Amino acid sequence: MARSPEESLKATLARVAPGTPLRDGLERILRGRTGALIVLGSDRTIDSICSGGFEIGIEFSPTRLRELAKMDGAIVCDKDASNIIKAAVQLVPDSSIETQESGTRHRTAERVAIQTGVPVISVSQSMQIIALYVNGLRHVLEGSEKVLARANQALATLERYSARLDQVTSSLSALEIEALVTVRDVAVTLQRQEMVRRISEEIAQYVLELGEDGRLLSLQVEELTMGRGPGIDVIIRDYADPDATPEDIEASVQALLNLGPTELIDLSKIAHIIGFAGGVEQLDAVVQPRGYRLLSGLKSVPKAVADRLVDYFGGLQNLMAATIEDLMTVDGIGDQRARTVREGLSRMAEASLLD
Ligand code: 3AT
Ligand code: 3AT
Ligand code: MN
Repeated sequence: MARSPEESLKATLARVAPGTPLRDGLERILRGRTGALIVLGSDRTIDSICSGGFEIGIEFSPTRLRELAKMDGAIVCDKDASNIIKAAVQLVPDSSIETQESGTRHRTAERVAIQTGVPVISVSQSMQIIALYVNGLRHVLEGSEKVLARANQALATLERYSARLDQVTSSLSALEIEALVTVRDVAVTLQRQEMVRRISEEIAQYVLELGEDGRLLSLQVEELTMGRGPGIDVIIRDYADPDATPEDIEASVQALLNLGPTELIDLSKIAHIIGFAGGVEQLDAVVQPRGYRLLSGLKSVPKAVADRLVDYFGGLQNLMAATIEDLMTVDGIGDQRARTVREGLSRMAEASLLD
């Protein structure tokens, strides 16, 4: 399973979230001021760096973890912390692995995580903090009040971003129908989509980290992101080069996802990604959509049928001009569906005139 370090960190955050027995055990250790070094996984690479200690092989419980942490050395649990495998173990990771930490416990934690890919938790006796080490990443667990404060700030940002996204999206729809879209309008919509996606992702991590303390937050996020239209890939498909393959589209999506925070502000960068490499001057160029995004708003038109419609008519303007008979020449469009498409497009045109 090739997971990125960030994904592994998320999985580990979920495992130690408030409400889990593991978190309960860690909090007990923190209160008991003994400190601990806990390895979350027991495989051959872990065995090969374990020295001494003893086999325990009992079911996990918070109190057992806390008691075993009173001893010197590390505790080895299985991957999902359902069993405690060993305790009082000395870990002997490769000492040539670079570590930023000081203190033998934390240096060991970082090295073991890097060497084995298995998550390691350290509870510091002297600093009273719980830290996760996952591959090369380190994450300090904070109390729920602190995480919630940051999450609520992010939520307020999401609210503002969502309102702005709704604005630029409906403006794009109106311009598409009137054939007045410029590269700038497309780039702004993509930019706003991506900003909403990023802040939502940040909040999703807080929700994970908060466990049972994050239920209200997750309901609020759900409400804010409900009923969102199609993603950035559909917009890119609407305006991509006619020869672009699905792989090209995917590459553009990835490039947008990978833009740095300051690059995302730059609309000509976004335009470049979707194939308009003409810099700032090209932002005012008028472009025509194929119509994938607006067609996806018609619930009774499956994606495959929408694809055929676009293939046949070549763009949104021709689709808007098509009669029911024209529409019926397309494979998979019978009398009934031709009518719903025709009515749907007309409704959109009227709505945009009313704006
Ligand atoms: P801490 O959380 O470490 O303060 P604990 O409840 O985990 O306490 P310990 O096993 O560390 O308890 O034991 C601490 C001392 O308490 C050891 C012993 O002198 C006394 N103690 C514990 N159980 C009994 C008992 N049943 N009878 C008499 N003394 C006891
Ligand atoms: P604190 O912040 O003081 O908790 P530290 O990094 O200063 O941690 P210490 O050198 O004080 O670490 O060691 C504290 C305990 O950590 C001692 C031992 O129980 C555990 N420990 C340290 N290195 C290892 C290791 N290689 N394997 C198992 N346990 C270890
Ligand atoms: Mn120390």
